Amino acid sequence: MKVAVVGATGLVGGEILKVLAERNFPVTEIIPVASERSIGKKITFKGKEFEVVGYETAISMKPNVAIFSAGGSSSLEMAPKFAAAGITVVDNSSAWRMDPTKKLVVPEINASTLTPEDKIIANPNCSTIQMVVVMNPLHKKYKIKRVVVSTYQSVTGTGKAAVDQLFDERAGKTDYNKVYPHKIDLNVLPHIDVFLDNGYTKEEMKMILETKKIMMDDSIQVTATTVRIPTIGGHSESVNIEFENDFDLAEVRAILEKEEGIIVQDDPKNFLYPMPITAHGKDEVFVGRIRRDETQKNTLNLWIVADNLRKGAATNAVQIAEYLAAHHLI
Ligand code: 11C
Repeated sequence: MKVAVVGATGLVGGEILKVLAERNFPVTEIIPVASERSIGKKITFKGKEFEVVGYETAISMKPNVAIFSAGGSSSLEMAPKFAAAGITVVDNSSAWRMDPTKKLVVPEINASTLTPEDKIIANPNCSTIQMVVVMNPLHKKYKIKRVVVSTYQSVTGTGKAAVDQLFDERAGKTDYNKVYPHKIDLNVLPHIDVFLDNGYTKEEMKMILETKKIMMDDSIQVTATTVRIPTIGGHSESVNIEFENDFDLAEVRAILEKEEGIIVQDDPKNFLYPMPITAHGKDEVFVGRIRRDETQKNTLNLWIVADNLRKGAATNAVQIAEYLAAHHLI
């Protein structure tokens, strides 16, 4: 497979290259792609250096698949050009996610809906992916009515400049590039992406709308508060789920334990619960603090953590490409 990685010099782009190598995706040729100012830069893949090319050159090299992580506006402009040249695009941005003509895919849940006609496939938002991976098997068994989620999100979700802001503040610098409207070190910002007219942020609305689309069930009610915290290892989520039907806690654990891609870490007495520091660099979604909400019937509390650059972005996109390759769709 010829694989183009669009946005190869960014945080997620770098992670996509790592994940392709680690998972031994059958790459015959890697094509790192970026905007004008990065053309000619070198990236490393499996110990070898490759030169970054521009969009038009990449299209002329006819990759089987292009994994995009170059931001919404580049994706809106360039993904259709790749698709028109017969190249399947897996896009990490929010550009195509809610387009009714595009699939929004988490492989564990809905990859089976993909066909050869799907030339632009959307990868969901990181905080949505880790939540639906855990909720889907429980939804199948007990049927979800309503979800209340609060997130604790890593600065890596914003990008390299935000990681630099955190470490510049920590180093005591006074003159540095500010990505957030406030200090992030030793602080918490109840603000991710832009505020909308309804008082929610775009990140919160992504969690609400993308969940229904991926899980193919508009009846699932989600309300979200998304929060940025000064960590780098991954996103954490406190998730309260009300089901239509009652559940047994041991059965909930058993369902989650047998699910591929989920690791249950739930032994709080021995201080075992998911944390960004332990999820960092891992492909799985971690779940713990599994307990009943004792204030309401059929309601469960969970704590879910995943590396947002891995399962929340690069790993999920590469898994989509793996599905396409395994099913001869590319
Ligand atoms: C964050 N979730 O943590 C965002 C980053 O729609 O793909 C990913 C934004 C997106 O800031």
